[in-house]
Amino acid sequence: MPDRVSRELAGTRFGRVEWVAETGSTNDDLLAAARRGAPDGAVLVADHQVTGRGRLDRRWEAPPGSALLASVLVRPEIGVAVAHWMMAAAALALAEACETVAGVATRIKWPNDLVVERDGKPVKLAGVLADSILDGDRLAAVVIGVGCNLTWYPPDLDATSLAAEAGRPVDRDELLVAYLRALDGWYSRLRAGGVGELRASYVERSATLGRRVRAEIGDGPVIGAAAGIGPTGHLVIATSEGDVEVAAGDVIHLRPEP
Ligand code: BT5
Repeated sequence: MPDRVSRELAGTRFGRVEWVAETGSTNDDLLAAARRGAPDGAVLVADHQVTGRGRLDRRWEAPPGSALLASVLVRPEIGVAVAHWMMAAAALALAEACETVAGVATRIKWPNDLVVERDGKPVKLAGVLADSILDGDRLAAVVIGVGCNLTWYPPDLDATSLAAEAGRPVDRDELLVAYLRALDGWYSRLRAGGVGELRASYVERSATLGRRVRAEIGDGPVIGAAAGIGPTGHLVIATSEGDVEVAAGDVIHLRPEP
C-alpha cells in the first residue's frame, strides 16, 4: 500500500518510496540513479529481483513476493572510512524493525547478516549489501540494500523467515516503514554525533564478538577470538600471534571455529 507507506514516512528523509514489480537488483537501479544525480533519501522496493546480489557477487535468492527487498540511496557527506557504519546502521535498523513489528529478536553476524540464534548457531534471516560511489576520499553516495525473508528461505541453507520465527505472517509494508524510520534515526545520529552510539549498539547486538571464528581471506584463514570492531568497521581477531584486523571486503566467509 504505497500511499500508506509514504504517509507514515512523512517527516523522514525516506518519504519518496518507489515500487517496482520486478527488476534485476534494487541496488544496481539506485546506483544508476545516483550517477544520474538522484537525491539523498531515494528508496526503491521490488516484489522480485531477477539478479539480486550479495557481497562478492554472490546471489540473493527470493521468489516473487516472498521478501522485503529494499534499497536506499544516501549521500552522507562522511569520509570513506565511515562507510561500514552506514551498513551497520541498516542492519541495526532492520533488527529493531523485526523486533517491533514481528517480535523476533535478531543479532548481527559481522559484517552484514541478520541472524536468529538456534542452539547457539546463527541462522540467516536477512542480509545487507552496501555499494559506494566515491569522489576522491569522500563518499558521493552509498546504496544500502536489505533482503529480509518474510515467507520463504533457501531450504538448503541455515536460513529462516520472519513468518517462521514469528509463527504468523508479517506485513511487508509495516516492516518497511519501521525499518526506514529506524534507519532515518540512526542516519541522523551518525551525521550529528559520529559513530559512537551506533558502534555501541552494534557491538551489543553482535552475534560474532566473543566467539571463536575462522575468517577465510585470500591469504588463508585467520583463526581466533572475535575481540572487537575497529573504528572503520574491521573485525579484530585475537589470534595466537596477536591481534589481526580483517576488512569486510576481504573476508569470503566467517565461520564459527570450535
Ligand atoms: C548478503 O550478502 O547477505 C546481502 C544480501 C542483500 C540483498 C539485498 S535485496 C535488495 C538489494 N538488492 C540486491 O541486489 N541486493 C540487496 P552475503 O553476505 O554475500 O550473502 C549471500 C549468501 O547468502 C549467498 O551466497 C547464500 O549463501 C545466502 N543466501 C542467498 N539468498 C538467501 C536468502 N534468501 N536467505 C538466506 N540466505 C541467503
